Amino acid sequence: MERTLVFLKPGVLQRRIAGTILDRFERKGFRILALKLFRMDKALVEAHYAEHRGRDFYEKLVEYTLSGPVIAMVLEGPEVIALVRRMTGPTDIGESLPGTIRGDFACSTRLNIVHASDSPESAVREIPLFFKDEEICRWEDENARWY
Ligand code: 3AN
Repeated sequence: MERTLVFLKPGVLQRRIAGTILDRFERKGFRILALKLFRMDKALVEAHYAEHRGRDFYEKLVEYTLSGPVIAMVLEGPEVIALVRRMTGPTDIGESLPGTIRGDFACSTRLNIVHASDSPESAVREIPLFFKDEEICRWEDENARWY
């Protein structure tokens, strides 16, 4: 069983599509272990996107991420990291096919709607940036026998 960190970027609330996107993750069968709507502060955005500091899109990326509340979550499931990345579609919007979240709801690489951890190492680094251990709620999943 794996865990991944997902957050819906500020444009999602503006466009009233938060429920639509959350619905996709729920219907896939993942377990939501933590969920919150909040404004990321600059320190969190800079820590989260540290690997991109200095890139030409970095300042705009920080500005956009700070522009309104995000909805962050921890999802759990078998191979959830890779499966969620398949559901979001690739970073490059030109490669994101219809049927993926980015392919269906975004037309810009910069404003590409959703963040999802891209590897087990990223998930382990990112989850504690967003959630304290006591905010992660473990629950029995009756659905798990259908995996
Ligand atoms: P992902 O979000 O798919 O893991 P990263 O980590 O490479 O992709 O990039 C983080 C974020 O930076 C992206 N979600 C996107 O908003 C922005 N970004 C990445 N590459 C570009 C780019 N070439 N031009 C504009 N924005 C970009």
